[in-house]
Amino acid sequence: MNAKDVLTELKPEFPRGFLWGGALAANQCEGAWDADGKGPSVADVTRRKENIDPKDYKGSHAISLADIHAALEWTDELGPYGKRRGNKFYERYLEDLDLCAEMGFKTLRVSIQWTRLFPEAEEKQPLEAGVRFYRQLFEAMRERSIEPLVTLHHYEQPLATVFNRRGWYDRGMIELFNRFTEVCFREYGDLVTYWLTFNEVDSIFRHPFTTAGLVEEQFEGLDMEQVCYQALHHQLVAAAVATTQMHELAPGGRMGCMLTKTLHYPLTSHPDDQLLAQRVNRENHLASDVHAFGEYPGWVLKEWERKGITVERTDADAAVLKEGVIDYFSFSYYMSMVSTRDEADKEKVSGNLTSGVKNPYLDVTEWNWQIDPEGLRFSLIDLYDRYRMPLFIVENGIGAIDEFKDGTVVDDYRIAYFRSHITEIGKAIADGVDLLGYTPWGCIDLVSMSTCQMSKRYGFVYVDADDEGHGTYDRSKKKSFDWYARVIATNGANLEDL
Ligand code: BGP
Repeated sequence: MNAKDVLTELKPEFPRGFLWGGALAANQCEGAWDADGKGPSVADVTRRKENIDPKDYKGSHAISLADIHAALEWTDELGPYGKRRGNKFYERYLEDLDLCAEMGFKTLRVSIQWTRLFPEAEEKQPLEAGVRFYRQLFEAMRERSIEPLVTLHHYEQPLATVFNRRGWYDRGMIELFNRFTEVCFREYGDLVTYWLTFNEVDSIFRHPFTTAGLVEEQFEGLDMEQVCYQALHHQLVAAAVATTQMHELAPGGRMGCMLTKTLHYPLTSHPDDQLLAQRVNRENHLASDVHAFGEYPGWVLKEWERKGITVERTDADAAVLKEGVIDYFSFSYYMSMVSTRDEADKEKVSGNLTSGVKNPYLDVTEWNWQIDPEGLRFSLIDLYDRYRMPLFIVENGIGAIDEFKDGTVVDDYRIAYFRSHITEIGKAIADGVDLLGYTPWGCIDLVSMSTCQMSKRYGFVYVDADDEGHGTYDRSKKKSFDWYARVIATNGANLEDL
């Protein structure tokens, strides 16, 4: 091994046909939360909280049944339920697609809200208005030569299932979800090639409500860890069914999984730190291993045994998981973390609804997320070695407070972030990784998943709205807009400043 070759001499490269683009999620951008018959989703009752440190993700995400009822009584358009408003993509999507096309996007990641088609999930037939909206959206993308990349479950579960089913803990959710996915494949199979099942499928342990509609007080007497594993199992089976459905109903399509890739380094060379990092990295991969290999890894079965956790799984489930393995592997990447046996007295950082010991070599964002472009390269190499299938980075980016002045935002920090990450991506490709594309998160400003803030901005396009919902929602190009357009036009060859 030649250190120079690895660390300095590898030249970034991008293949022809690389899918440059951006990523959105319906619950954070569409708004129109109760329009045209749409039912409420879990996102529509999550709120920005007052008097809470916005960096306290756990605190800001805890939810009770009383919170949900209070949310349902809130009727004001303005206020803390930002995901109800999003950035008004539902009304302004054509304008947004024009902006994406102007940047040269080859693809745009969006999601289909289950509640626009099946407001409470239990209906037998989908709502015509919802079916029509997504058809128009995908057609409009195709007209602009933008390949739709479509997530089927992005933190948008029908709220009714929380009460009727206790969320994904109920096995019946598999059938309901696959009724919805069947409609998606039949209706849009001619327009969509790239599909994703569950956004950040590993996230159930971090935010059980947002990911799976689980409210702790509905499970009195049950161990929450067991509840999460059971719900995750149902999601994994439903994802495998969806994959098989897609192959039958929309042949030519490709199904991916979606993992929150959070790389853990050992803080020191002490063997304990190595073992702890290995352990937490393995846990990070649990769900995606099932998606990719069609079976649970042995370590988790032993862990369940040790902890007395029983997950009900049938023989039929095992066959379904084997049959419905994914065609490509997608993930989000925002940060790396470190593991150590000795956390006491160490400086802490936040993460994507996690927290941990600070890596002394890395800077952090305004939300205390560690910035680690080389960690992205490390992750790409690791994931490709592990799964041996095409990869797709479907989220990456920096949440920042932008200053809007003279009709634009001079977001040099965002350009610097993307330059460093794209460089490392190009090096991973030069090192043999098969990468389909790259879709930076929140390419048009939208409402934050974890904090429900509009002011935590990711986009190349600025949206005039504040956390309470005031504003015109007009779109303006940030400096990074032109920069990213040039990156795409040169297929990643020109990453210089403007
Ligand atoms: C991922 C989610 C996105 C998202 C992003 C950024 O976890 O898939 O929905 O929003 O992280 O997180 P946040 O919006 O909390 O800054």
